[in-house]
Amino acid sequence: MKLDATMMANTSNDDNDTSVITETKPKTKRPPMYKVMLLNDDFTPMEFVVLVLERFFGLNHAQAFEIMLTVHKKGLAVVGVFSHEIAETKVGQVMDFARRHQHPLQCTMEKEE
Ligand code: TYC
Repeated sequence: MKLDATMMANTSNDDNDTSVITETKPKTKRPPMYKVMLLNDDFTPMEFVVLVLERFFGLNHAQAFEIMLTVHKKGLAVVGVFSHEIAETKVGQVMDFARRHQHPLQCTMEKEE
């Protein structure tokens, strides 16, 4: 006997084998970046801050002077944005250098949103 569709098992297409394409985004999130900031105080000499900006942040004298003045006038300024590891290194270098010269200069880092 010839079988028709109603007699054949599992020939209809109403089970779950239809092509449902679930696209997933490849996980390529960039790592968070961190702002490194200098804080103003009343005691650290301006020239010392300029030296810090030249030595540890690769700024030329004019750029360093400008950022130092921004910190002096506004209270703080972002001096660079780095990976967590690099930011930590910069903060450590500045804090160590300031401490060795007995200046109260403060350098901090904060996650960039
Ligand atoms: N305010 C300091 C002064 O008048 C200069 C200064 C600038 C200090 C920037 C800290 O992060 C700083 N000598």
